[in-house]
Amino acid sequence: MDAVVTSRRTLNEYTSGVLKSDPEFDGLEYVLAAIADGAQKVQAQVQGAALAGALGSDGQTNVQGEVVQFLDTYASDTFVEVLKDSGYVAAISCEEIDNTVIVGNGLDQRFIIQMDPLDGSSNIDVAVSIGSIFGIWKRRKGGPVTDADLLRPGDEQVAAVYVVYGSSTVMVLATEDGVQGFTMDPEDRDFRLTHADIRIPADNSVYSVNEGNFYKWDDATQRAVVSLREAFSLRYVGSLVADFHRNLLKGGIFLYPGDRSNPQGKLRLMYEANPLAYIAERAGGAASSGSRRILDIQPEGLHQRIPLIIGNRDVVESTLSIMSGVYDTDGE
Ligand code: P6P
Repeated sequence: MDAVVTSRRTLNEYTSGVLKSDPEFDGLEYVLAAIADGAQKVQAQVQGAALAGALGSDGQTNVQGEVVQFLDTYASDTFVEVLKDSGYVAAISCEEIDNTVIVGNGLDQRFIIQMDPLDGSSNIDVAVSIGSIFGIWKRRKGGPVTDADLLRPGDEQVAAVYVVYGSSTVMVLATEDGVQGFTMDPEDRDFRLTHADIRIPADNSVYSVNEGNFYKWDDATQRAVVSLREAFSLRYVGSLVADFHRNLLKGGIFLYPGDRSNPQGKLRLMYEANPLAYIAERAGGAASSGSRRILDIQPEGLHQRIPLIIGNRDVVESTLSIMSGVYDTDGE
């Protein structure tokens, strides 16, 4: 076992081998190492939260009006700190923070981070998997960070990352080099390459949606979900990163559609849909709002919501055709 584990490449070995060779990504390996460092800290805190009395809410509400869990604040503070310390980040936008954290505009501070530091945190109290999600863009130009640096289509990301804290802790990284999965080694807590060149399987097996919302959807969405019911098994954790990670590895489609009370759905474009759409497309999948390719959407606000249909490309396309949205998976 030890021989196998230590022979696997670490995240740093992978990034310094792959990213270093392209000046376009100079410094990105330090941002990714910072995310891994933050994930190690968050994982330890999440695992021990019940014992430390750190479950539940700290009584605050975030910019979304959502009750903030202790661990949301811990994760947000932790990732902001390690990303600032990396020396390569110009600004950080975050679900838990009203305004963007402007770090600086030094020559090396060339990356913009949009993150959901702890998604699904209400599941921690019941020991269900949760996750952290990061979209990474390069600054367009020097000088102070402006909205033009922040409100960028997802297609302009240079990398996207999520970490799933589950029966194992896995960091999934997508760049133009493809999608790689790194599992935290419980011995030395380093992340080691365990899932090389991830591709979403062609044979789809599950669909993931909150069927409890069925009667709030429009007719087209109901028709599409009935069609999925007839073809696949339902798997729905209620934690976005857990549902996405299973579908990425095993094949599946995830939907969080708009409904009559939330026409734009529940999920966020900048730090949930965009990073996962970037990962899905680089794994051969597709991601749509129901009418538009997610990565084509020009954002209007940092915290804007967007309906999300994501996963196996063929199933996404057939679902969208039933929803009668004209969808072009190549973004043409
Ligand atoms: P619902 C968790 O609160 C979250 O933001 C995502 O992780 C998850 O996919 C979604 O909400 C679940 O929402 O309405 O089905 O409980």
